[in-house]
Amino acid sequence: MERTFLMIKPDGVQRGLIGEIVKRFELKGFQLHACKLVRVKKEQAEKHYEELKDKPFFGELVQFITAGPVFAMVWAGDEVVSLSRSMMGKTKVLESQPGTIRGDYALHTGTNIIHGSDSPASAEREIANFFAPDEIVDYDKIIQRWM
Ligand code: RTP
Ligand code: MG
Repeated sequence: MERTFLMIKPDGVQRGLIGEIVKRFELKGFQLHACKLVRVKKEQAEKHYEELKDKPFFGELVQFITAGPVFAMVWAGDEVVSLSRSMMGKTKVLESQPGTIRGDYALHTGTNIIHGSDSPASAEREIANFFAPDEIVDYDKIIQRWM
């Protein structure tokens, strides 16, 4: 089953949005396989965002993501990478549509509430950066899809 790494960023945790965000993914039908509240270390944040290391905002991004606890999660399900990205909304605040998490709750691009992996390969790399294998509970869905 496809997996993704989702992370409620420090702004989302401080604003009390953990329950609201978890609820959206549960109601969509995805399976939660792991979650924890964690303070991200600087090296861990740099590794997480390594593809952006040459961007002018990289330093501030790392500073922001390490500024307070985050809520890290592993979710599983069919097409979970792309479907969760559409539920999150676009990166830039002016492009994130109402009805999406960022569209509903984010006012600035830099503080946009949630991270989601952009491909299944990124997801596996990001999961390994945050979770030990024994922290992840893999299980089948009892009710199977029929179409
Ligand atoms: P994320 O990795 O956090 O889920 O966000 P994303 O895929 O939608 O966007 P990405 O390009 O990976 O950028 C990571 C985070 O950096 C900030 N950002 N600022 N000023 C800018 O143009 C800009 N572009 C990106 C955002 O906070 C974004 O979530
Ligand atoms: Mg990204």
